[in-house]
Formats: sequence, structure tokens, C-alpha cells
Amino acid sequence: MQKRQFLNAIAGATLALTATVTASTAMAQDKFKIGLILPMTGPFASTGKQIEAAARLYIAQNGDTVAGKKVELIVKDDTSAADVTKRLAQEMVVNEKVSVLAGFGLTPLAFATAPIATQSKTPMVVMAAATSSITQASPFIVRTSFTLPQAAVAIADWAPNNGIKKVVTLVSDYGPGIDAEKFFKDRLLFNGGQVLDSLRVPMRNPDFAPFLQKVRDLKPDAVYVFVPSGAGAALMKQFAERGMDKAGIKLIGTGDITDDDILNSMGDVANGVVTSHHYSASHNSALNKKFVTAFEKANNGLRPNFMAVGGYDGMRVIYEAAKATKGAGGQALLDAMKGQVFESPRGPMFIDAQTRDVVHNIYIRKVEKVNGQLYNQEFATLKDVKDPGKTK
Ligand code: VNL
Repeated sequence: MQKRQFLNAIAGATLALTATVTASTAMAQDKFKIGLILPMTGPFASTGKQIEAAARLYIAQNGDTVAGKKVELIVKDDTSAADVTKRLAQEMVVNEKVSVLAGFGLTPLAFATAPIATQSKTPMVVMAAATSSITQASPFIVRTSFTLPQAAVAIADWAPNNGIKKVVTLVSDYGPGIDAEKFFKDRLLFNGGQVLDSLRVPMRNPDFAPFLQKVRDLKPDAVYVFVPSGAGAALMKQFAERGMDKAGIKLIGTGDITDDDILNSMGDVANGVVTSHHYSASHNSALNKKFVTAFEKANNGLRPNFMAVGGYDGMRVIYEAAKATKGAGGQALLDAMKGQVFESPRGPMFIDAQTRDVVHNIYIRKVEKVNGQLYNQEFATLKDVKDPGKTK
């Protein structure tokens, strides 16, 4: 009797277990999970905030189901520490069984996660990080942000035609800064310009003062700057405090320096600064106006910057790929991301099927006051710019 009861109990438990597994599998199949890993705290929190807000806006506008599945956006804060990004990515793949890893606010965070994407065959959408070589770190990476060489080459072509021949470069000392320096320098020299010195500042908590003093002493026509999104205001402030603009030294750079979300707080020193980039909040298109208005409305008047656009377009790439695969993940989902062509708030763009990197217009812009607000006003367009950093 006892033995029989015991066996019955086991049979019951097994049945219950089977039922649970079946139910949870069905639930997993009914969901399409996107693991969004971002710096939400610390010095690069603005990047996380912009991308999360843009992803939520995309879902609000396009619905929270795709290919018949409920979209679940799982947002995690990596505090901009690469070991945390990697651990979170691992947990998302193993425990949450996400179909896509997304976000990646800084280059080292993307590099740390690339092996997880490769091993688990999970598409990884880089929405922020912009060092050229990132897409080569895993065949599962697709990028919707931009690359520093795209922007750097454009401003190196503009400068010598506009009275800027002697330049000092000043960049953050890590991946995107090194790209920004190299591609600007090579192109400026090719164009007959001169680079008097190349200065590199620490990526975290930089004190720009001694570097700007050095620039002042060298008396170039301009200082060319790359600092990551969020750091531009501090640099502008010190540039003004040292009277660099009054000394006749111009400031040029990639658009990271005149970041849309903090541009107004920079004040008059930013007025007139010329930069090259793929996105301005004042980009003149119906789609962008709609995007900016909706973003500001949903976020207490916060202006979207280029990080927001990388996040928004990344969601577009993910949604359209999921529709094409009817919700299937892995290699099929990755393949459906490659070659997508569409209109972004930045203008036309596509994902190069060979490199999995973004191809888009680069605009030359000048900071101007529009209705009392500072904006990056686009005045020249280089069309369909591929990443100059790709050798294959
Ligand atoms: C990176 C490139 C980060 C450009 C940025 O801001 C940026 C990067 C946080 O690749 O780390 O503006």
C-alpha cells in the first residue's frame, strides 16, 4: 500500500512538472524578449536614459506585439562597467532566453559582450558604441549608431576649405577617440593641412585644463575634439574659461561635442561651433519632426540626441527582423536584420549586409540659435557614407 501511494505520488509530481514545463515553454514562445543593457547610472547615464526612452517610444508607437508575440523589454543597468555588461548579457541569454541583446553605451562594453553573442548565436544590436572595429568582434553584431571614422573624415574635408589648416587634436583616450584622431589626421594631412599635436585625455573624469593650455600655447587655427556623449558641456565650459575662443582658436569636432540634449546648457561659447555627425534634433524632415515632438512629450521636454536615434532605429531593425522570421531568433533573426533599408529620423539609412554596419548621411552642422534655442543646423550633406574604417 505504502509503496503504491509513493508511486502514485511520484506519478502525480511528474505530471505536475510536465505541465509546468509545457506552460512555461508556451509562455516563452508567446514572448519576444529584448535584453537592453545600458549605463543607467554614473557618468554615462544620459546615454542610457536616451536609449531607453527611445526604445519605449518605439514600442508605444508600433505596438507591444510583434509576429504575434508579446514584446518584453528587459532593461538592466551595467553602470558602464564592462564586467557587469558581460555578466548581465550572460544572464539574459541563459535565464531570460532573450532573442536579442541590445544597447551598449560604450565601446569596451560592446567588446566585452561580443563573445556571448557569438557563443549563444544571439543577435546583438549596438545602439551607441561607435569604434569602427566593434562589428568585427562578432558575426552576430549589427550596429545602428554610427562610426567615428564616418564623422571624422567629413570634418577633415570641410576644415581646410574653410580657413582651418593648422589643427591640434584632443580626444578621449580609448577606442572611439583613437579612431576620431586617426581618421581626422590622415585625411587632414592628405588635404594639405597640418596637425601640430595630438593630445589624449583620460576617458573618465577628465580635467581638460592642462590640455587646453597646451592647445593655447600651440596657437592652431582650431582644436578638433572628440569626447563621449555627456562630456561636451564640461569641455565647452573650460574652453570658454580659458578664453580660447577670444584668442581666435576655433573649436571643431564630431557631433558628440555639441550633444543635442545638453547643447542649450552650454551657452554662447557653443554658438557657431561646426561639427560633423549623422543626427541633429533639427534635421529637416517630417519623420524627424514627429519623432522629436513625441520624444519630448513623453520625456518632460527632454530633447532627443544621437543616442536616442540609435536606440529608436535599433528597435526598428529588431521589429522588422522579427516580423520576417515570424518571431524565430538566432541566425535567421540576424539574417533578417542585414540589408534593411529605411528612413530614420536622421535621414535615409541602411544596414550593410556584408559588414552589418550602418550606412547613412553625414551632415556638416553649425550651432545656431533658433527661436532662442541652440541647435545643430545642418548645412551640407555627404550621402550614404560607409564606415571608412572597414577594410573588407
Ligand atoms: C562612444 C562613442 C561613446 C561615441 C559615446 O558616448 C560617444 C563609444 C557615450 O564607442 O564608447 O558619443
